[in-house]
Amino acid sequence: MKEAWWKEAVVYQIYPRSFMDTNGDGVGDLRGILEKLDYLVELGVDVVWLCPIYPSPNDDNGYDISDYQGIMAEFGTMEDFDLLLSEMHRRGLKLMMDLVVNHTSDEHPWFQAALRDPKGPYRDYYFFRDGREDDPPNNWGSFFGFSAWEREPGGEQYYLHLFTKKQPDLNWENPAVREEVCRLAEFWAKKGIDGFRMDVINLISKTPGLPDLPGLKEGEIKVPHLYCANGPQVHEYLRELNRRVLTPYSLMTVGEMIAVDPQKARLYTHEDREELNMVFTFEHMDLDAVGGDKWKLRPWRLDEMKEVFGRWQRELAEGCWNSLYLNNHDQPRMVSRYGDDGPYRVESAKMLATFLHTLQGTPYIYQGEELGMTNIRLEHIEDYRDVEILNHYKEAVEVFGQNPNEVMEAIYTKGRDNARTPMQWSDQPNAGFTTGTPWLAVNPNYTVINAEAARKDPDSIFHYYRRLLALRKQYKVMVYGDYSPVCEEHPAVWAYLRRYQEEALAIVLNFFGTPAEIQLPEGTIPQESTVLISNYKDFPSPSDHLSLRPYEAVVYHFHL
Ligand code: TEU
Ligand code: CA
Repeated sequence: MKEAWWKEAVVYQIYPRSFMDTNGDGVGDLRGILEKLDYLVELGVDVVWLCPIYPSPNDDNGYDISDYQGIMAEFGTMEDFDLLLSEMHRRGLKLMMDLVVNHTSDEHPWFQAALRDPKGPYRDYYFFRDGREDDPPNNWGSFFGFSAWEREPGGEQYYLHLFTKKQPDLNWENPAVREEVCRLAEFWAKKGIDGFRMDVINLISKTPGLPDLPGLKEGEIKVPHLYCANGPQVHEYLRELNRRVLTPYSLMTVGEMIAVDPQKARLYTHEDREELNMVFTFEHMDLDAVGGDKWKLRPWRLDEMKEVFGRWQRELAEGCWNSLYLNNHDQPRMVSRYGDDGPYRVESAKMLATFLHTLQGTPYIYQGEELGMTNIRLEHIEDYRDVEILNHYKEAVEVFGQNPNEVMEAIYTKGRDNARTPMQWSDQPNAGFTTGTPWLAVNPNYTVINAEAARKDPDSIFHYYRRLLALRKQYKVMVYGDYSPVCEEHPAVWAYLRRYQEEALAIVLNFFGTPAEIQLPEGTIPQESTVLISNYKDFPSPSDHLSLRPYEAVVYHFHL
């Protein structure tokens, strides 16, 4: 096992729009992040990943970029950015920027030039194709509903957009596009940033010819994973970027990847291949969806979670590395989804944290997770801001005639705005996030769930995270240890061992709100073990037979 700083790091993800507003316009800003750096230091994280902060029409909140080398006016200025970066470095924090280069905004000068001059050099930066009669060029659907093709304004052709129609896909087959991407990545690298989180980066190589998906009915459309993910040139493109920018500037990288399994992930992350450090998989995120359709709800199952995590832990153990996350700006709140956001909110949030931070890989904390922030239910569809939610509602209700109440239920369970409500800093109005009107509703539970209260309470989720992060610094086995499940078929408890050099951990987690018993093989947890952390005031002493309370989590440590 090769040791590396980014394997030992814990990353904190900031959604700048919702983090902290300092000028009362209801939108978070860079000065707000600056104000809260000491909070992050207190928590003990090492790296901050900033969701996009570049100029953007905000059709998809910054994931539609109109200038890759500037700062969104709402968020501040380049001076603010430079100050933020140097203040982060002064505190020993590293910065990871979001690199969104599968697509640009339709307001990006490249796309504007492509529209203006169909014969000019920018046309081939994108995918423009003729339609078929009155239909789009093929049967591909966008990730956000409706066709992936839009007729160009005032022109004859269609352009491809795997996300919203304001996010035209870049054509990476064009060497000029790859050149631009290297240049803009290098612009930030030269400023001294420490890494990139790469948005949907395995979609950059499309199957040549953009063929129709097979087996669809006349007029039917579908997201074309088969022809847009892990395409023929993707590794070549990533290696080029790695050789020219990532390695020369020693950047930490994580690629967000739709439709990857561990075998594919090995090709992206193996240390000898010089592509990326790790990927964000969706496999565990798909376990409460029917057929990969996030809006078709089904309950997640512990046995399936164990199977997915176990497989990733095992398959990436040699020469590769995992990322570990249970929520982000695209996913509902972890405690609402996998724990209990009612009576056992605190216990279950701590249990899930114990889980993430005791697996092999680099853990990612999404803002507010360390407070146990929960999902939200807003009464009217108009109260929502996320383009994915709004498009889905429109398509589901208007095109497919689904029952609006059922559609809202799915939005309450899975919608991305669950994660995007403003950070809850205090019990002051608007949770201390803004003195103005927040761009998205604040969760009314801020009076109880907020950072100020959590910092004062030694038993809070916040302080539990601090302890977990401190333990990772102290015990290498927590970072590098292998993963071996114990009693994998247990219906309620997730138990596993980690071993590294002379040390071992035994982790036992009750994933449900009812007591559970587990009989471990003899000697699994030796008598002389000590407890590193647990989420109740007392804990079961080392034994092969454990009785666990609801959502109880215990980490035992012993020497081999
Ligand atoms: O997400 C990619 C992605 O797959 C998600 O859109 C996902 O399908 C969906 O959110 C699940 O609900 C990235 C960004 O993280 C996301 O915020 C962007 O909207 C998207 O790419 C387009 O840039
Ligand atoms: Ca602001």
